This record gives sequence, structure tokens and C-alpha cells, in this order.
Amino acid sequence: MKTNIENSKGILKLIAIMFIILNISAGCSKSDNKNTNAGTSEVVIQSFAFSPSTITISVNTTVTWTNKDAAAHTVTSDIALFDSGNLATNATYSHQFTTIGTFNYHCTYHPAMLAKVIVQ
Ligand SMILES: [Cu+2]
Repeated sequence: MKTNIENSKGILKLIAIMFIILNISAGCSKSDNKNTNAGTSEVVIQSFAFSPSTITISVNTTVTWTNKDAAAHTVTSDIALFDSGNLATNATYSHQFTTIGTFNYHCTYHPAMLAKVIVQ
């Protein structure tokens, strides 16, 4: 009788240890995902183009654009969701994307400058 109780206690202990190990490994992969989904993302405006022209970010990420051209540009949402206005050389503009979707944008001065932000 006593040995049966001790055995079942031993099994419970084993199950508890397995649970802890599973939780630790689950916790690790979770924090790894967090690290790859950084809170900020950078786009450079150079040679009359947005680089990269397509970026994929996680929701709530803030994207910062920097104009590296001598010419002025804008970062303007196709659906008027955001607009940097005039960006002179080395000027920056930031926008936080709080909803999932694909957001096309352009430069109002140069219609050939097209790009998009994909928010997952
Ligand atoms: Cu431009």
C-alpha cells in the first residue's frame, strides 16, 4: 500500500517536471519571436526610390523613413492614412502601423516612387 502511494507520487513528480520543461521551451520560442519582431523598422529614400520598397512588419511597429537624396520627397499613403509632408535632405518621418493590412504609399513629387508596408 505504502509503496503504491510512493509510486504514484513519483509519477506525479515526473509529470510536474515534464510540464515545467515544456513551459520553459515554449517560453523560449515565444521570446525568440519577440526578438525578430522588433518594434522599429527603417526605410531609406535614396536615388528617387524607397529602399526597401516592400517591408513586412508586425502590428504596432513604427517605421521611420530617412531622405538621403539631395532632392525633397514625401512619404504619402495612397489612402491618406499618413503623410510626411515635405522631407528635405536627411529629414526623417515616422509612422506606427496599428492595423493589419497592406499599405501602399508614394512620393507626391515623383509619381514613379511607389512602395508598400505589409503589416502582419
Ligand atoms: Cu520623391
